[in-house]
Amino acid sequence: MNRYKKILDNLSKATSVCLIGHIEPDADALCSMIVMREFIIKHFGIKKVDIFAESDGLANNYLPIIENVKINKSFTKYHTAIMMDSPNLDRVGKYKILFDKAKQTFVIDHHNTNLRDGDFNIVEIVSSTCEIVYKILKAYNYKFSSKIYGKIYAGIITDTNNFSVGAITKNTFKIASACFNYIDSGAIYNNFFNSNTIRNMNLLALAIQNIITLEDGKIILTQITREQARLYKAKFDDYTGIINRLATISGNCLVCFVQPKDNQYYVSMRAKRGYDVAMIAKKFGGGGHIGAAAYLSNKSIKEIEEEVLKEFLEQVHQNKKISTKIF
Ligand SMILES: [Mn+2]
Repeated sequence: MNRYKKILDNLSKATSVCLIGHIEPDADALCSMIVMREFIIKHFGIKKVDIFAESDGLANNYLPIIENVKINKSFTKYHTAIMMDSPNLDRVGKYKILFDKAKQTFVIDHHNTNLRDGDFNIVEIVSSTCEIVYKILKAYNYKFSSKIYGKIYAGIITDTNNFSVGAITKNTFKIASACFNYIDSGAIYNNFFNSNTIRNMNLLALAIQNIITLEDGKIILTQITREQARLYKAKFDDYTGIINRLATISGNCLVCFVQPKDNQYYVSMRAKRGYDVAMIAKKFGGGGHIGAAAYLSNKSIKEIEEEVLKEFLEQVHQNKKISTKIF
């Protein structure tokens, strides 16, 4: 029997299901949950399947993913909980309680820092949670609509920064290729990559002005202070993409961007091949992938940058001989 079916056939026992994504869900989290919700309703005939993800307010370009599905219904107990696109229970914030109260729990995720918190865990180090969801639906011979293909593709391109980072394999391209005939790939790309707001660009400008480079530009550190954030009335999604833009600066190996998040700071990091920021994020209570990871901190910006810099310097000093060959 197919390994996905062996695990997920347990869903037939469920009377209600909640899908829980990480705090400030990204396109992969939202797309994978929306697709999974439809699949569970239609395949298993379960009527109550709801989606939860703690957020400051979702960016406008995420609204086409959700359509008219209600997110975060005020319902407190579900028979079954599925945590998706989240490496551990801390990453789902206040909705952790739904997972704790459920009779059976599942985890579907692609982060290599995943703690396998579920009774059943489908954890694969692949491009995106959407890639796993695609394989699950295929295992059940589920009939794909063009909307499902589009959402799977959106999850893949956003989590891989358009096929450039993350655990991309031949299979990632195969799945993207299977989606291709049913989607408008240009429109999906535009919706997620060419959708910066003026406030977003202003914050990027500020982050660029605040840059400090070390080790001949191999290390880049920058931040937006609480004062600056207040001045620009910045919400969490206004920072979207800034770290990826910083990572485009030529010659960098490790990038760190610190931004205010409620009373804490959100620390995002990016690493080029041969470097590892997942390890650093994990050390400070966060998670992610080798090339892209993040954590939340109660420390000051100065303390955060000191702790990150120490780790960055260690990696730069160890990694003198990384091949720069591209062909
Ligand atoms: Mn993801």
